[in-house]
Amino acid sequence: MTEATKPPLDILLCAPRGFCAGVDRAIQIVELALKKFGAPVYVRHEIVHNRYVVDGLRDKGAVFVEELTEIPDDGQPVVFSAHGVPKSVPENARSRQMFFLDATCPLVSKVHKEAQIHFKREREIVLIGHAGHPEVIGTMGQLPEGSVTLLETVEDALAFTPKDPERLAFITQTTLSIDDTAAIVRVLTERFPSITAPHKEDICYATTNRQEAVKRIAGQVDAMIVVGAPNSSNSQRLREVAEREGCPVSILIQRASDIDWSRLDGIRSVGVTAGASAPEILVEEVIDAFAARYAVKVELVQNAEETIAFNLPRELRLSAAE
Ligand code: 10G
Ligand code: SF4
Repeated sequence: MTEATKPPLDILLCAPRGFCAGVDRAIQIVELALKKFGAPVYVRHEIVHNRYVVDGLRDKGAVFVEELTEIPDDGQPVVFSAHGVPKSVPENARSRQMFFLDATCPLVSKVHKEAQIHFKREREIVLIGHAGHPEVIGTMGQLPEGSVTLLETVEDALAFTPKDPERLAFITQTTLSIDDTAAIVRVLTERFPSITAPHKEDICYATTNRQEAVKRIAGQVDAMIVVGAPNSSNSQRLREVAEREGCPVSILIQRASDIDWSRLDGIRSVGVTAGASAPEILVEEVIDAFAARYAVKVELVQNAEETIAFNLPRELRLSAAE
C-alpha cells in the first residue's frame, strides 16, 4: 500500500496511560538489585503483570518464582512484586534469613495498614476486590484467616450479613472499576450507614486517571485498543470502561502482533491507551502498526497530569544516586 492509497485514521492517544509510579518503582528495584548484587535476583510473582517487562528483566538475570520454596539458600536477594504479599511471606523470608526487597506499591501498603487499624479497633472488615488476584491475597493475608470478607459484586454486598453492623469497615483493591466499586459501596452504605470508609479512596490515582481518560474518548472513536496483559486487573478494567461507554470495539492486546485487523474493518478513528504495567514502547509499536496500514493523524488527549513518584527502599537509594 502506498501512502496515497492508505485510508485515513484518527488516533486519539489517551493520557495518562501506561506506567504508574508503583510500577516504575518496582521495576527500578529489580534493576538496581541486579546492578548492586548481581544475578540472580529472585522475584516472587511477576514484578508487574506484563510479559515484555518480565522477559526483559529475565534477560538481565532476574529469576521469577511463585513461592519462596522455589528459591535456594544462595544469599541472593528476593524481590516481592508490586501487588503486595501476605504477612506470611516476609515472615518466611526472615525465618530463612533471606535478604528481601519489598516492591509492594506504597498505595497498596496503605490499604494493608488500613486493614490492620480496623482490625485493632475490632471492626469487621470487608474487602471489595477480585478473588484470586495477588493484591487481594496479599491484603487478606495481612490479618488472621477469617478476619476479612471478600465482596466481588453488588449481589455479594446485598447478601452479606455482618456480625455487628455498627462495627464494620470496608477497604478495596486499588485497580478496580470506579463505577462498579461505587455501586457496591452504595449498597453497603445504604444497608449499614455506620460503615467506616477509607479516608481517601483506596482505588489509586493511576487507576482513576486512566479510566477517566478512556471515558473521555470512548464515545468518540470507532474502536479502543488497550495495551496490557490479560492477567492485569487495571488493564482489563480499561477495556471494560470503553465497552460500557458504548465504544463498538474494545480490545485488550499485549502487543501490536496481537491485533486482529478483521475486527477493525472500516474504522476511521481509534483510541489507544495502556494499562499501568504496559511500557510505552509497546504503545509506539501499536501506533507504528496502524501507520503501516493507514494514513494516521495522532492527537494526544490529556486528561490529567501525573507527577507522583515513590522513594526507593533504603538499601537501593545509593545505587540509584550513582
Ligand atoms: O492491575 P493489576 O493489579 O493486575 O497489576 P499490574 O501489574 O497489571 O499493574 C500495576 C498494578 C499493581 C502493581 C497493583 S496495585
Ligand atoms: Fe500503585 Fe496504583 Fe500503580 Fe497499583 S496501580 S502500583 S496502587 S500506583
